[in-house]
Amino acid sequence: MRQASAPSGDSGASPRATAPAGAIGIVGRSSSHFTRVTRIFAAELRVEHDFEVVPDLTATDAAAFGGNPALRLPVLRTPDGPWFGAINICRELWRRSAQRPAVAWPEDLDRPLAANAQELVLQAMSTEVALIMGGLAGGGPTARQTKLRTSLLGSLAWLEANAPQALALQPPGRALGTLEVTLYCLLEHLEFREVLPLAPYPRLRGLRDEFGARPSAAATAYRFDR
Ligand SMILES: N[C@@H](CCC(=O)N[C@@H](CS)C(=O)NCC(=O)O)C(=O)O
Repeated sequence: MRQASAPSGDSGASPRATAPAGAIGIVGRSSSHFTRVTRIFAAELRVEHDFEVVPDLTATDAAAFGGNPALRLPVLRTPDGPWFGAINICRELWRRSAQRPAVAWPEDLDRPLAANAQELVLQAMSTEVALIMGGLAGGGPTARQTKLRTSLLGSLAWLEANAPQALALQPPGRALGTLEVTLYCLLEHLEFREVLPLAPYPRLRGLRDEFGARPSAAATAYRFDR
């Protein structure tokens, strides 16, 4: 079993000084699960940052999304330039953390059950985005939306059966892992956005409640920004 690791290529590098407030900013929304992953990492790693709300998700210029040409959030604004994508951002937050605690990254999940759990969680998060954004268009469910919902239900059934064992396969001695953080953000978001109730998934509800007891989770509760 591998130990929780540094982001690839950064082992042994000296920690960057913790950035003063205002020097870096998470560009996102309080209602966004990918954004919440980065906010939980920032809180757990004690990296000071600003939180900059994207007011309009339907905007079509990159500037509205912190410079991300894919028109996605979150983005981490830094003096070195923007970082796109939640996992990229978490790695950069780790590099900026003074403590640099052991983190289990996706590449540390070296058993199929754990690696597949991470893949299904990230895919379910993207599927949920597609369902929500598709729903904004109005009208009845399309064949595509029906497939997306079936995909989500299949992934949740798999996670209900396998997530506890997958989490147990994370490297020992870690302070935090991308699998547990992304799973928590997904589960909370499914009910927050009323995409699926968690009532049929008692083991997943237990995992959600367990991670939800962390101060970093309490400090980043989902809400709709005005
Ligand atoms: N691969 C990206 C995905 C980010 C993503 O899909 N974010 C959603 C919000 S949670 C978004 O930007 N949605 C805008 C849209 O779909 O137009 C990441 O890991 O951060």
